[in-house]
Amino acid sequence: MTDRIIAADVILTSPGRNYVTLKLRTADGLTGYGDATVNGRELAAASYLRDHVAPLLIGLDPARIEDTWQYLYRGAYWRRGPITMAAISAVDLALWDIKGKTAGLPVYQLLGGAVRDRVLSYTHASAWELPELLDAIDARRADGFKAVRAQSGVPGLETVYGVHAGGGYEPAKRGAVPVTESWDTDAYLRHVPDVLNAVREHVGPELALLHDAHHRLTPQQAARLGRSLEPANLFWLEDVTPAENQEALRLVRQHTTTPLAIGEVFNSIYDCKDLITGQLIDYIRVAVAHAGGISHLRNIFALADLYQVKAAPHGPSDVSPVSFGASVHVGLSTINFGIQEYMGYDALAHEVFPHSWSFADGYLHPGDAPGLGVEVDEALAAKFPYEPAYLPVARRLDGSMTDW
Ligand code: EZ4
Ligand code: CO
Repeated sequence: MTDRIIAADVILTSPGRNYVTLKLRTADGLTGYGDATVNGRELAAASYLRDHVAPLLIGLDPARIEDTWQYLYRGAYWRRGPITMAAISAVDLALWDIKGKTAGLPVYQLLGGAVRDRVLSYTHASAWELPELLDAIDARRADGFKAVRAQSGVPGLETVYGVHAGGGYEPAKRGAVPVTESWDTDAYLRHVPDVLNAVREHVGPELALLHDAHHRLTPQQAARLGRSLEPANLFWLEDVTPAENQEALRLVRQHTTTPLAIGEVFNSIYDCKDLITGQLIDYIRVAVAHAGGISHLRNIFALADLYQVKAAPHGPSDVSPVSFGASVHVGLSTINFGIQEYMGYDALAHEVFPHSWSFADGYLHPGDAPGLGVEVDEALAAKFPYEPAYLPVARRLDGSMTDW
């Protein structure tokens, strides 16, 4: 007799930051986990799963991953959107986890097996002033990283995306309302090319350097930035413009050879199809937690492969260790995988989500535990209940809202 899903529960926990985890159980006694964390909108994702998805799953055959995906996507009528797609992602991941546990195999084996021995990763280094930034980059290299995202302060501003004053960087801040930061694109553009060119001089030619402009530039500004960063030979320049206007990237593309990465806020293949087929980007940043899980990511990456666009999933602290592990399984088994962002986790998150994935010498491996290889210590998770926390918002110096 086929197995059946008998329970679908949502675990909300905050070990250092908030995570939304779906737990499926089957009649055969298997457990599968998925991640539906949407930074600053955790309760909406949890409700979508608990109130609108969990009841539909009870009694379904957990082996039917694709059919369940189609049922939740087509069946909702209201397609796409970050909350819906995060919920579908969580179900998809939990079902791949169960399929792996049923087979006694790590998920990457079910995806065709390893096409590489290890998955290249990059992490973040940031500091307000250049000397401290160089120190931070040196520290990341000492940790083994072969690729580092560098973000610096901007004279005249008090806060800048991606830069923190010491300690671990966590963009979401606890509190009932978002923190407001200020932003001045002209000041940023005057400063950042010198910083990154100086970083390149300091680190030498080999280290892969990345930079994230966080959706704040016009196409013309982005084109100029890309061109001025060419001496720094970036691995990529990320999120130069708000990507809803996909045509913007065509203009940027025509003016610079700096590789472009985009897509961490995308949640479906439709969001990236023009960027990929138009060859307007070099790296697609969709995350398994936000773009429909392993099943949909594989479709996106297969399309990307036709155009030599590489997969480079978002991997901030708000992508939980469950979906991070899933992303590393995809990385190990996808030919056009480029790099995995690995921002790192609070020590507590590693404890709440014991995992088989591991980091060594700049590379990740998903491990060989059956399924995704990530479990949840529910007793420990229960000690850290959800706490409201939000990403900042940004206003220009004249007080008007801009993209954070
Ligand atoms: O802004 O994780 O590349 N990484 C990033 C992150 C994102 C946050 C959003 O939740 O841009 O810092
Ligand atoms: Co980013």
